[in-house]
Amino acid sequence: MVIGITGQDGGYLAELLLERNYRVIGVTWRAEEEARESLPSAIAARVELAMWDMLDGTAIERVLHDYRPAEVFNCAAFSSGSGMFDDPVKIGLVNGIAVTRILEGIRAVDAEIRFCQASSSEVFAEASESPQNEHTPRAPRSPYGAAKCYADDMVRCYRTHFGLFACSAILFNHESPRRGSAFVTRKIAREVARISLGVGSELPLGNLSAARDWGFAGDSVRAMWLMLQADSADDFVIATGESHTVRDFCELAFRHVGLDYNDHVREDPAEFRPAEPRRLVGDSRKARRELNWQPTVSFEGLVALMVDAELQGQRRS
Ligand code: GDR
Repeated sequence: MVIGITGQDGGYLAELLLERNYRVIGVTWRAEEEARESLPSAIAARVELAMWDMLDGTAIERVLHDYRPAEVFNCAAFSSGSGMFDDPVKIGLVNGIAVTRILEGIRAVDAEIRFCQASSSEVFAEASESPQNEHTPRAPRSPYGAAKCYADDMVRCYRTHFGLFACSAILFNHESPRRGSAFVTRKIAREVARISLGVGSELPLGNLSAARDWGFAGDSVRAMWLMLQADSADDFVIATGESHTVRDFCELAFRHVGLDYNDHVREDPAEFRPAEPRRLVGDSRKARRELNWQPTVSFEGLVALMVDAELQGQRRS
């Protein structure tokens, strides 16, 4: 069962599970037809869909009861980076309380169900140490990060107190051609493709010196799957361990199409955030050691993958 099937991570996870011959139940708050249309074509016809509005307190128990999944992955959340302070109550309910509802549902329906929560490096936004690992004290700086932090705490409570096989994957930024268009990597890839095809000429961005640990979303969801195949439940940092700036991303993306980012990128004060996290970079040695996980796509490979996908899509349209 993949909660949040229509998002970037839900789609990659569903593909991975279908490749391994799972029966996949996708859970979504959208109407069935709309949800199916928004799924990648490779999986749209192969997943079953169930509805759950995450603000509804009881429905998840019914969905779990009806489908009796062996494994549940929660990829659903408010995920906008720039919106991390918008509507704090709703963010708290969806990114935090809803996770407790899933855990309660699992406990009520079948305590053998394995559960993996997609957590976020934003739980470390104000951390005083870098890189961050599983022992780094949590220090969120936004309603988004605080809600993810609460969800992690509940996952741990249900693991230690109720004995559930429940774990959190603390995912650092993970990108792909399916990333929402408001995120910086997709925005850059899209505009680089437009400029290279002669449609645009300028790319306004916020803080070019902002740095992130950017990996490939397909690698992140593989780690989540591996976590549920392990002998025991535990939390893991999933990251590349490399820090790159928005400027680095621009430089590589423009170079990939034979252009110089200096000729096109403009810093726009309107795109700056009021607060940026301290240096977010993950130490994923535990996942590499215990899950035998490692990223398969480099930073350069990710940039090329995203720009090429945009070029292909825009040439078609
Ligand atoms: P983030 O992702 O906030 O890290 O959250 P985002 O891509 O939005 O920002 C990354 C960095 O780029 C800087 N930036 C810009 N960002 C956007 N969106 N648009 C711009 O024009 C721009 N210019 C510079 C930002 O200031 C920021 O520093 C993502 C989400 O997926 C979360 O849900 C997830 O939890 C974290 O990653 C890990």
